[in-house]
Amino acid sequence: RSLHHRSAGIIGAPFCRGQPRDGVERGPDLIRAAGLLQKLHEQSCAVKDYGNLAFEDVADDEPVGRVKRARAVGSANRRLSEAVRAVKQDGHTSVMLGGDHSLAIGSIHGHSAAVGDLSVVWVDAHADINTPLSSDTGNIHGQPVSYLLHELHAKIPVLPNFSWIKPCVSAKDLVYIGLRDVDPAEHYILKLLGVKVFSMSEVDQLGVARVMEETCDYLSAKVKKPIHLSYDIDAIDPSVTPATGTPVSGGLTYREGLYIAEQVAQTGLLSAVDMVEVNPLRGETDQDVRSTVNMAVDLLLACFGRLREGNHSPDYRLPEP
Ligand code: 4U7
Ligand code: MN
Ligand code: MN
Ligand code: MN
Repeated sequence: RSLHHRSAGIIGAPFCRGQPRDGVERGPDLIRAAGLLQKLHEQSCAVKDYGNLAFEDVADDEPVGRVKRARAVGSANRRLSEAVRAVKQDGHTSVMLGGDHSLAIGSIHGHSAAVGDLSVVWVDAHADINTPLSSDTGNIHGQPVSYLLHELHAKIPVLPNFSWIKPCVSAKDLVYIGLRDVDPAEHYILKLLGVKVFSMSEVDQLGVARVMEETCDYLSAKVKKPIHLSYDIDAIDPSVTPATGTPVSGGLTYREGLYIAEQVAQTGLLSAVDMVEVNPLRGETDQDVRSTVNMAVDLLLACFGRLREGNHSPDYRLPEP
């Protein structure tokens, strides 16, 4: 199947309980309002919008140790996992619009339930691999990878509404790009498990072209597994995407961010995408919000084959005189 004949199955996940700041639940509607569906359609991508998930309000969601809002996060992700699984079973490339990054738990879990083993490309300023016990903030958007990795299973305590989660990713099938704010516990875990990391230092050293060449070589060295791209908008420099909850300076440029999405798309293995942490209430001006949302849309268009060199559909014919 050529890139032009892919179809996108869009799931909105207006959820913010994985972190303390209001506004990130507005991401899905904002990204749609910026024309995502029409623009995908214009580039000959079939689109099915599955709408926004409805998440139940959880009463008495008291912290469990330091972990905040575990019941709400567990329950929302269970729903999301089922939704992503259904989208994959319908034959689409899944597009999960967040919401905060705790949603990667359900998105990756559901993707794996439908297709089996997968590779994960995690593009983020942060590693999001704290365990519930290593996290200083207790915010679950800084922990999703820890619940998903087989290798960390023994380090995860029992949490309410988390018992359905089965680890489904191997450390060797995970690649990070863009890291620049990693907690000591997270750094320890990354070294212990030998996870492939291209931090902003490697982007500086190698350039984004070699980073993507090495990423794609690494992931397709043995069996070619479907790729799950989990894109945190805070991977991009805050000068481009200021409207996000935990901005960190020194990030990817617009062009580097786009190149990553283009190259993942060109593998032909992209099977699911998350676009998370767009928070309009964290922008100071309308322009801040517009710039952040536009980046999210442009990244998603690149995921579905849009190239900066230009594009045309396979059946294009020049007008006859
Ligand atoms: B995001 C942090 F301590 N590591 O655990 C934590 F710095 O999804 C940040 O990448 C997590 O935006 C950031 O809370 C989560 C913190
Ligand atoms: Mn982040
Ligand atoms: Mn993140
Ligand atoms: Mn963030």
